[in-house]
Order: sequence, then structure tokens, then C-alpha cells
Amino acid sequence: MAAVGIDVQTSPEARTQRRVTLERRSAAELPYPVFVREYIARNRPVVVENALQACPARQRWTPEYFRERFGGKRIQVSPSEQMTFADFIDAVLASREDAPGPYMYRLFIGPHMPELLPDLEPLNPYAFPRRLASPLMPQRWRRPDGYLKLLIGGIGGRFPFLHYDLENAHATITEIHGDKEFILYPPEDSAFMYPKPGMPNQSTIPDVQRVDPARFPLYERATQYHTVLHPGDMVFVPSRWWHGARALSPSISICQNVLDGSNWGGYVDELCSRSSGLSGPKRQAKRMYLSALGGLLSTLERWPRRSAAGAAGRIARLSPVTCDEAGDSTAWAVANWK
Ligand SMILES: O=C(O)CCC(=O)C(=O)O
Repeated sequence: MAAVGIDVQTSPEARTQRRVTLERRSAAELPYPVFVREYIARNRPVVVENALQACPARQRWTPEYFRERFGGKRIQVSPSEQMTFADFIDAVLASREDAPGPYMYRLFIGPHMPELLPDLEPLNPYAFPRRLASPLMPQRWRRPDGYLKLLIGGIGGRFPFLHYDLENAHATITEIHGDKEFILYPPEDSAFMYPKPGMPNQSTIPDVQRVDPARFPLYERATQYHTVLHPGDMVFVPSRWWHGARALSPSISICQNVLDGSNWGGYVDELCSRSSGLSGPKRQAKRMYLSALGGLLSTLERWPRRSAAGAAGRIARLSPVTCDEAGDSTAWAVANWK
């Protein structure tokens, strides 16, 4: 197991912050059940080196590949910005530390670029279970591709805000091309992250590299977990862990959310909260359905996997925990995407 280092970061104002080097494990020595037991179940972050090894994306995906294959396609780079892929890639390649270019962070692959899905097979074996893709998920919340997102940015480009993922989800972010700095802060440090009123999963701190201590005096009390992702590395971001990313070179990665028995309760709470806009009885019915579904999916995920064929295989595919059970990307056909 890689050592976890602790150092103290000194900002220009000579304040100090605890900075921990995020633990790293090699995929060769981390079987999936051990990953589940030691990280998912304990809500503990980790980088798994070489999590993504064999899929064509590792060989093919470069900025130039996207420009050549999709140059004329208009894409949503952020909620407010649309451009062609060619223009976007030019801006990514021109991005500099002192003049960062755009960072794509909201492009869902299944509905918007399904032609990329075969490049991602076999899937990252740690991005399981894929409850969101389960045929037992109600159509409205089902994400047949598992909720895969494409993230692209150039030097200095970064995810626009520090945040934790909604719906109590865990996230796996896997680097495919280039290098990216990744930072996390534990849920117990939320009071030091200055959450946005009305959007408590987003921080109001605009840039953690230049935090104004007069405006955000508590920030220095937060512990920052730090790593640099290289091609093939996956960072596991447990539910409610704050996180942010900054490209160190032109960077391409994918993000996939993970739900299982460890975070399902919080997922149900969030979907059935008062702010869901549903009336009391509808909220209650939804909660009962999702709670029962969670119990069933947990049982299915623990079901002994003896054969991928016949009835046993069909049962396993109701809540896939391996690449084989997820099937190939033709099985992730997108029906009712929002
Ligand atoms: O840019 C990144 O790698 C962070 C991705 C992320 O946090 C997200 O998509 O929620």
C-alpha cells in the first residue's frame, strides 16, 4: 500500500493548511471486493493506478482525435457555452496557466456522444455497481450508460467550483489522457468550505490556489487531500467529499457516479426531500418504492456469481457488478434521457 504523506502548505499570507497526499493503490493488488470493503463501504477516498487498462479510449483519445472525429459537432461545454468541437479543442490546446481556456464538465456521453461508448469497453472494473443502469430503476432515474460524463480541459483549466456530488453519490473519475491535479476535503470540513446559500453542495470559494483569508478565514482549518492523476488512474470520491480538479496538461477524463448499499439511504433521502416538489403521500410512496428497491439491489449484488449464463446471469444483470454483467455498449441504449 502506498504511503500517505502529510505536509503543511504555506500560502503567501504565511498561513498554514494541513495537506495530505491521497493514498494510492495499484489495480494489480486491489481486487474489486477489497476496494468495496476498504473504500466504498468506509467512504474513504483513494487513487487506483491502472484502473483503466485495455479499452480503446486509452490508445485513441487525444485532443486531436476529438478534433478530427467530431470537429464540426456543436457541443455544450458548460451550461452557458456552446461551440464546435474543433473550436473547443483549439481553445484547450491554447490554454495556459495564466490564461486558462474552457473546461468541459457537463457533457453526458450516453445521450450526447453515444458513438464514444464502445471506446470505453471493457469498463473500469471499479466503477460498479451500476445501480443507475439497472433495469429495475424507474425509467425516470435510470441512466442506461451508468451516467458517464466526459471532462476535457487544457493547462490551467479547472472544474468551475469546489463541490460534492448531489444525490449522495460516490464518483469515480478516470484519467484517460494527460495529467490533472485533484483535491478533496472530507465531509466533516464542510463548515470550512463556505457552502452557497440554497446550493449547499457548492463552495463560494472561487479559487483554492488564491484563497482570501479575510473573506474565508475558516478555510485554513480544512484538510486538503491532494493527488495528480495520470492516464489510467482513477480517483474514488466518496459521497459528500468536496472536490475540485485542475488540468496540468491537455486532459481527458470520464466521470461516473456510483450508488450501492453504502450511500443508497442518502440518495433516497435526497430524492424524497421536501424540496422534491412532491406532495406528502407521493413522497412517501416514492420513498417506500426506492427503499425496497435498495434492499433488493443489495441482495442481488451479494448474490453468489456462479455462472454468467441462464437465469443466474439474467439475475446478475439486474444489478451489474462486473464488466461482463454490464454487457456491451449496445445494451446501454438510451431510451428516456432527460
Ligand atoms: O473535473 C473533474 O475531474 C471533476 C469532475 C467532477 O467533480 C464532477 O463531474 O462532478
